[in-house]
Amino acid sequence: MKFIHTSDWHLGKSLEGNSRIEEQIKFCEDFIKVVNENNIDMVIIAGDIYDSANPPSHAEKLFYKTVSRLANNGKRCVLIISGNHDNSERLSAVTPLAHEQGIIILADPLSSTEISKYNGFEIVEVKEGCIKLKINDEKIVVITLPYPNEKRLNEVILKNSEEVEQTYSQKIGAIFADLESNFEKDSINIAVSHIFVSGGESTDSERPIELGGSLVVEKNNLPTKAQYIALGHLHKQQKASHRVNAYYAGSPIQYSKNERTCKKGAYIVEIKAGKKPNIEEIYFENYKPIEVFKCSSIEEALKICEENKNRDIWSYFEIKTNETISPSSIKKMKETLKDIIEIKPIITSQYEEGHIDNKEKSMGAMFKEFYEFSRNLEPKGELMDLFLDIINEEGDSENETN
Ligand SMILES: [Mn+2]
Repeated sequence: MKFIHTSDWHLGKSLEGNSRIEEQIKFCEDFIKVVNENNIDMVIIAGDIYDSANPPSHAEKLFYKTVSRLANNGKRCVLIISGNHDNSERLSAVTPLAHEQGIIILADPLSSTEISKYNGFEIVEVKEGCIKLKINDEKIVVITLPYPNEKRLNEVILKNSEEVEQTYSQKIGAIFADLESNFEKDSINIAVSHIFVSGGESTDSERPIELGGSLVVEKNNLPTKAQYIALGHLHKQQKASHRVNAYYAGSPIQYSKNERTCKKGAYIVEIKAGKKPNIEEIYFENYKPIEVFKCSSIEEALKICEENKNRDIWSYFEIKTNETISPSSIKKMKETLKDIIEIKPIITSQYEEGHIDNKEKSMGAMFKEFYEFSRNLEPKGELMDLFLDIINEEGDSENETN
């Protein structure tokens, strides 16, 4: 059996307010091609289908169209779990239609589906958090743990045991241990989840799985008997553990500027019962790279705009300058090169290069510079007077208390 593991599509995600739908459409088209060309039997999408709980309708349309073509009316099994960005209720609302086509959507921990027979495969047994499949003549057991937020997790744990005093990681470990008992010797055994495994390398585009970052799963709480663990959440493609075959497929598109050097892809896994799987890393085309240009002058920035004007890129500029960048320079840059996300002046003269010691400058002079830099105009006389009054008062009261 051959499956493809992908995750974190984040359909509907934008870059600082700029839509990425064009790139997302191209990726989906390429993904379908990869799946067809490689005779993939099963598609696993390990969560974060959408970027938000309330995805735009064009993102939903793209998703439905894509998974429907992947499933090809039950010829291929498509298994989807929810991630921390997905609204599990909304994601699973389409289940009645999806189920007809052999698309399995598991939105909550321990959710399941129904026994069914399709053109290309069979769901032979279902349990909470476990599905047993037959594809060609092979038996496959998939245990799943869609994104377990703490509330949902406690509901599950409370239902199944008295152990509430465990850490998040231990609770996840207990669920996996329980689910693992479904694995069989003569079947292909796979686990799918959307969690943050400790030690994973993160980027800027995953939202922390919970504020405070306490919801980390220790490696020793991963299911040990799974031949392959398909993970979602981290956007950099990586192996999550050396002890077990746990992998993050990563997002298929570079979603933040610090992912600009990461290759984006998926894993194609050829797997047989009782054998070590063959895991192949594949890569997707990057249709619109993110570039960061560090320039030593506005002139250089303008030159870079000119040189790149025929490329389809998102760009960030950091420009060293000893004055503010004039609106006309910004306009000229944006007219030359489209989709500039940010133009950031790096003021060099006084502050960074240390020609003038700030201590030797009066507060008034520094305030004037700061005001000119941030507002692009000179502070009025009365504002200067007010500022100096406040500074003097501060100084007086300081002297009094000391
Ligand atoms: Mn994600």
